[in-house]
Amino acid sequence: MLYLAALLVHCVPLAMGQYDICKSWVTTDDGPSWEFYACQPKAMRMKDYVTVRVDPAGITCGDPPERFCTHENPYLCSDECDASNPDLAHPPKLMFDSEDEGLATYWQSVTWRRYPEPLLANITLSWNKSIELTDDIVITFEYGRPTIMMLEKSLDNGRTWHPYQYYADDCMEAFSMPARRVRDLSTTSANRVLCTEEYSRWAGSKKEKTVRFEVRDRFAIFAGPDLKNMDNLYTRLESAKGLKDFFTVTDLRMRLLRPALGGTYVQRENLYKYFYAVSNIEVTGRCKCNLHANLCTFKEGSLQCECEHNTTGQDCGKCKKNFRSRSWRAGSYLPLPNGSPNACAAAGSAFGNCECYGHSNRCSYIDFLNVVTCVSCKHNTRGQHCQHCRLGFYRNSSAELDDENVCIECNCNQIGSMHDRCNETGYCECREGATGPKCDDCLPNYYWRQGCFPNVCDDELLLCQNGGTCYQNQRCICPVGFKGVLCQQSRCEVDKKDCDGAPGAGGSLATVALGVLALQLRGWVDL
Ligand SMILES: *[C@@H]1O[C@H](CO)[C@@H](O)[C@H](O)[C@H]1NC(C)=O
Ligand SMILES: *[C@@H]1O[C@H](CO)[C@@H](O)[C@H](O)[C@H]1NC(C)=O
Ligand SMILES: *[C@@H]1O[C@H](CO)[C@@H](O)[C@H](O)[C@H]1NC(C)=O
Ligand SMILES: *[C@@H]1O[C@H](CO)[C@@H](O)[C@H](O)[C@H]1NC(C)=O
Ligand SMILES: *[C@@H]1O[C@H](CO)[C@@H](O)[C@H](O)[C@H]1NC(C)=O
Ligand SMILES: [Ca+2]
Repeated sequence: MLYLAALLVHCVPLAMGQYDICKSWVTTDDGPSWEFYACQPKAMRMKDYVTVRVDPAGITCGDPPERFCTHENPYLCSDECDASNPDLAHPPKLMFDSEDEGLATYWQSVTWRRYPEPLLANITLSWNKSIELTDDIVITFEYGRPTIMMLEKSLDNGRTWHPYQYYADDCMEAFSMPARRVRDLSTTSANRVLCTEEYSRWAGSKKEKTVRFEVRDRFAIFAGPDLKNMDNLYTRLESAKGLKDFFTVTDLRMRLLRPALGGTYVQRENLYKYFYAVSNIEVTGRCKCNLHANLCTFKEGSLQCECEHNTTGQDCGKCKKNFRSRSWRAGSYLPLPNGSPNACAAAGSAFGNCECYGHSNRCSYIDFLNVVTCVSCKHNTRGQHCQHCRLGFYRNSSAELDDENVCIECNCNQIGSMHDRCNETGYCECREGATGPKCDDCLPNYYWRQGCFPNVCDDELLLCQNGGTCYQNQRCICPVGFKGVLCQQSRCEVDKKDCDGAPGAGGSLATVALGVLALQLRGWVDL
């Protein structure tokens, strides 16, 4: 142990600066102790850990066997793809093998024999782990690069996808985007998604084979041309919103939209020379461990951080059990050069035994009650240990007590519910006539209009009479001559003056006359 410690101390000065050590045993005036640093794993060749999927089904050539030609030699179509013959097959795994010098092995698609229907293929790479890119993604195409393609990325294991870069020989025509170069981006636009024409033009299929996603050029905006000033890059990664995430992926997808044409037009009489062939996809990056690990290992089919600083999880994204007296935080590259470990702390290390489930960083002693209690519980929690949900929130049954998502807002409909509290399963207390978990629906025979009101009319029990029509369960629209809530009364019965057949102008004269007579009888009008 001591020997190991001595060795570590010895190694530290050499390795410092690039965050590759999580802790070291140091001697201070108070005696020897551990010192902790922000740390991250080394960059690796990520293609060794990837799972690949090629879509649509049947896009890989060779089933049934198919002949193909090349742009260099379009009339000598002697090459064959045959999935059942290992020497002639081109399965997806050949995009990730290590190649012997000179001999390219590649995945190949079927040819464009269905032209003019587009020849579309998706190549999806999944790691089931967040990865931070540290170098360019380089895709090598044999027999010419696509004239239109798109790179997409996911940050949530393929649930949602976002464009990463567009590639076309004519960006305006293909994507209605102006062509741009990564080299021309600035510090404020380093994470812009753009369309580039640099990798899609025809240059002879042997000469220009690679399509890049330029990570280094984007880093160089901050770190200088040879990436000498990495400190500046790390500072920016901490401070610029969204910059770290821009270089983080769990999945990548190449959407191949149009193959190399070898010229301006598609030659319909020889469609055997149009197809995709990818010999290599190089992805260089490091496991994202939130600066809490310097090792990442491949276990049970997935990459996993070997978490330090008493953190745990695939990305060291939470505190270990019994180390939750403070809420979890990612380590930081700052201050330079060693960063901050932001380690998780043992429960009870500060005060008595006050666990706050990671929702508070502070405890306070309340003298007259003689208790220690968590202060300013976050994430909508409350209570001595931040173990309850605030009013208006309820417990997320699929989250642990130390999860940031442990309390879910009740979201009761303000009009339909009695108040904004709900029970343990998220049900609100509804006013009369309202229903549904959030009280935003009405019971049968009620209608919604700033709350639930009993139907005035409907198609069953409260039918509008005499040919009236029910308007949104709120009122009957009565035909001329009828009134009442359900048009049940004839105006004629109520008031003779409303009877059908009463002449228009004469009627109203008569009405005036009758009115005058009535008032006269009461002695209010002198004639
Ligand atoms: C490729 O993936 C996109 C989603 O990113 C999907 O819309 C499209 O249909 C897929 N194409 C093929 C050929 O599977
Ligand atoms: C992804 O990784 C997690 C954590 O290592 C593991 O539990 C899960 O089974 C993996 N999923 C797949 C599809 O490999
Ligand atoms: C993690 O917990 C152990 C005790 O299990 C302790 O010795 C160590 O110092 C802690 N590490 C950090 C970074 O707090
Ligand atoms: C409940 O917690 C789980 C686990 O953290 C989370 O994935 C889910 O989104 C939460 N549900 C809601 C409604 O917030
Ligand atoms: C919450 O209220 C709903 C609707 O009244 C009810 O079905 C459910 O059982 C209640 N849940 C609890 C835990 O009381
Ligand atoms: Ca290969």
